[in-house]
Amino acid sequence: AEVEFKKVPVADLWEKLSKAEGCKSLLKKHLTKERYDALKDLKTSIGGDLGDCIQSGCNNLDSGVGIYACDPEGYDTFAPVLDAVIMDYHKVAKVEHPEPFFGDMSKLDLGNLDPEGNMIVSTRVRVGRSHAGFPFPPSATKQQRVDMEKKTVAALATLEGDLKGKYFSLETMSKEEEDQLIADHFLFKNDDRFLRDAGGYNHWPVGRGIYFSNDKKFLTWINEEDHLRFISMQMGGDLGAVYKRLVSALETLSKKLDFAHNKKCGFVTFCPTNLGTTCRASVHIKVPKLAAAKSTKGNKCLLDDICAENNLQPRGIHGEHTESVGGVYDISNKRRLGLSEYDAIMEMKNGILKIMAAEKAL
Ligand code: ADP
Ligand code: CIR
Repeated sequence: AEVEFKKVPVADLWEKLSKAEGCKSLLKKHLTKERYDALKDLKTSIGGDLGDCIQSGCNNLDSGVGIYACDPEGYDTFAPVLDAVIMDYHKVAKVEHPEPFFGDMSKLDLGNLDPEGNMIVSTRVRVGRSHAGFPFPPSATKQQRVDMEKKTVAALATLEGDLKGKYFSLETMSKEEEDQLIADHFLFKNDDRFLRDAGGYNHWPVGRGIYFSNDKKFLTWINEEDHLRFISMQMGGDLGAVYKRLVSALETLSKKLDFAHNKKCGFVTFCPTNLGTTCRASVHIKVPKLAAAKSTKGNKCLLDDICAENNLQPRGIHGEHTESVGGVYDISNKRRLGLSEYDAIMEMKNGILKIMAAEKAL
């Protein structure tokens, strides 16, 4: 069934947020009364408004962030609140982003983070991209979703060698096949209430699908949260191989597709946490001892302390807002804007090595 985005009047959203005492989201922290009053009646040129940006965070007061950009122009129109959230999340003093820099591939030595294969189950690096000239989920039409899907599938068909593969549309996939791909950590689902309330599932499953390379190590998600998510993943801890595969795919695809990009935001994404490099490098890692050890800083456990100190983010094993199973966590770099792709990967690598040492020491 199609899930439609029912707009709640912005005054009702504000009423709920301003009264929510226990709410710890970045939206709650940075949408002050002054900012709300200044922004509540503004619109972008395609009609995006503050309500589109904050409905998810107001309906879901347990959000960590709570705000999306209604459309790419929203990053300018609603900059007073979005910039504050961006600076807080990415730990930067100004919203600006350097030119892309993936590192010198001939010298790159990221290596295998867990050569013995004891702790790291799998490694994944993803980036998000938006097609220039297309709106974000709350205002995308069915036709625009289909147009984006077509463009992307045509570009993916030009990939060669190990990246060569096939596209599977969610509109024609069987339920069994879909569930299996989700369980195996390949495919996205449509049960995230945060994304649903941001308009992310409008017209579902129209225009949605997944591309796989024949070895299933390079994937592309079409029209999930972002227009595009390019993903490289494999079992074990070989971060070097995973990263190189992604960079090589991006090199080809950047010549075929026009990605939205600017000096302020870097690569433009729907969620402000993904701006800039859009890069999330993660491992599924066994850290039962750190997860059971007490925090010294008021967090849930020692693992959370070490993650916070190293700009890492722990997630459950079925993605954001899910739980750990058997002491296995998804741990990734948290910052994406204001640093290069190479630096984001190095931040993840160095942090994961510290986590592994801390787990072994317990
Ligand atoms: P993202 O923000 O990167 O799109 P999510 O948190 O929604 O990610 O997770 C998307 C999917 O990717 C989930 O099924 C999750 O389990 C899977 N995933 C993330 N990191 C890894 C990893 N290192 N190994 C295997 N699967 C992973
Ligand atoms: C939230 O606010 O919790 C959701 N809208 C998800 C935000 C993205 N999360 C993140 O930390 N990268």
